[in-house]
Amino acid sequence: MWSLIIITLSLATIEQFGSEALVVGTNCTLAPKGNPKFPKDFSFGVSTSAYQIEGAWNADGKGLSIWDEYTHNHSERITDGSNGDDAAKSYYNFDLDLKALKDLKVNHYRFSIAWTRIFPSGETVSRNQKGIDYYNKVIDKLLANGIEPMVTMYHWDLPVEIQKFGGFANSLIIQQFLQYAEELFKLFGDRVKTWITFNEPNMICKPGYGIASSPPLVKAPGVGDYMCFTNLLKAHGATYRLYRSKYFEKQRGKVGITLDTGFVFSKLNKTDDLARAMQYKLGMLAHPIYSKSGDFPSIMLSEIKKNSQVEGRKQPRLSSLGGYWTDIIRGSADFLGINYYTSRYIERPAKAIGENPSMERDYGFEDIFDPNWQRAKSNWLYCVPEGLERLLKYIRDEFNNVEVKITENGWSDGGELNDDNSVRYYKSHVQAVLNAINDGCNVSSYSAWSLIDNFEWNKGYTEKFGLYSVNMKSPKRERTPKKSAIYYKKIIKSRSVPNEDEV
Ligand code: PNW
Repeated sequence: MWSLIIITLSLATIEQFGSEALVVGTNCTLAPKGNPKFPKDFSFGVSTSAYQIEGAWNADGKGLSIWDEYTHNHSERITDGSNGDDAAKSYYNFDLDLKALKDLKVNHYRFSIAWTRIFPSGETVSRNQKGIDYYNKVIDKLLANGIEPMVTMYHWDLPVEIQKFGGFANSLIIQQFLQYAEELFKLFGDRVKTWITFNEPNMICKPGYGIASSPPLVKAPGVGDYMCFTNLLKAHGATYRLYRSKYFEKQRGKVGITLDTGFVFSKLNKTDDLARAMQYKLGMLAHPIYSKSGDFPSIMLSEIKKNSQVEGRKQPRLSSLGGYWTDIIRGSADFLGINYYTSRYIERPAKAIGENPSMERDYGFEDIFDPNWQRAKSNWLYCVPEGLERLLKYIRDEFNNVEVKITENGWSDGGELNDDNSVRYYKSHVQAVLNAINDGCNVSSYSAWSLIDNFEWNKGYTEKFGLYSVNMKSPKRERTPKKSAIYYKKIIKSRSVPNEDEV
């Protein structure tokens, strides 16, 4: 009996991770497989986020977010000492963005709402009509031009007034976020049919409440980050339940969450290690929402419990969500948003790595890149298109072929208009999505990151992800299409993967 279970288990993992000792990502290309055309209803679009493009940080009654405060108080932490005070000035120049969107002929546009622009103190009593007017204008103009709005409720810019209570380290955030989300449904839900509660919980919780490399700079590795994940999942689940019980009948939209993950490979082809690594990378947040059983992956709960005991703790640093919350969170999404940028090989290090305690220590693997992989301007971003194809198949098998929306995928450089590497990256990654669809994966949309060059967080304006270059020296912030914009336009028009020499 046991051997049968073990054999079927390892057959399943071999299917997901491949049996060959893999060499991947070496020339940033990917061979096409199957139908060369995307399905008719597949949606192509681009993504941005409020703090990274809007500017107008204190205009028309907007409140302060933790990114306003952080960049103002800690300019030394930003590579070029810059901030998002003005950025691409999309708050004033939305028409320039709209022109680019129309020029690309996108099917949808993913943008985020700045919580503090419409509720300056975070509380819904602090309603700011001018902020609401701005998003009404954006939504209405998109729809008037046949572009579907896809709205992220939270892309890292927490109101400072909410952080005063502890932000995601306090379970109060569940109610605070729920009230904010409900107002968004009331204000915009008649026209917005795709909602993303949170963008990249990993990047909210690890840098914000674990290693303290981003606001709110809480340093509590292996403790604060897990608290943040737990509260964030509850806020997400509660928001989904509210939508379904009170708004869905009238508004008929979909609510999901966006998770960021790479895929993992092993030079030694250790499939059990790969399966374990994916539980830590994606399972931690996806398993509670998308699996049949719900809650955090049992391997994480048991390993972290054991580690916590060794540290002399009475309580594990990561606990089960409990029956009540497990039920609320399980199944609390109509789709899975995925931000995919890159992948890694994993190795078991000779000695334990990372601070004790920390998520890094709990995870236990070393994530390494292949020096042959092509690297972007960002030092963490390598071109590994196989990773995206594999990841989509992994999700298909692991989470009952849930609908997936690729909510971000893109490449950084220094801002050159002839961005050939970007073109190559988009070609191979859009191919990865098409291959996955041809293999039965339920992927319904793809969003390139990003429409325009923008404020790249701690890297300021030194790493450019835009399809359109933004003239940061000009008060008007004119947008100019790069080669990648012209190429992406061809993708959208042909609904296939054209040759790069066509641009
Ligand atoms: C995403 N990593 O962040 C964010 O959603 C965007 O706001 C951001 O501009 C974009 O990707 C490019 O960085 C990530 O280190 C940042 O693996 C870093 C990583 C992943 C995602």
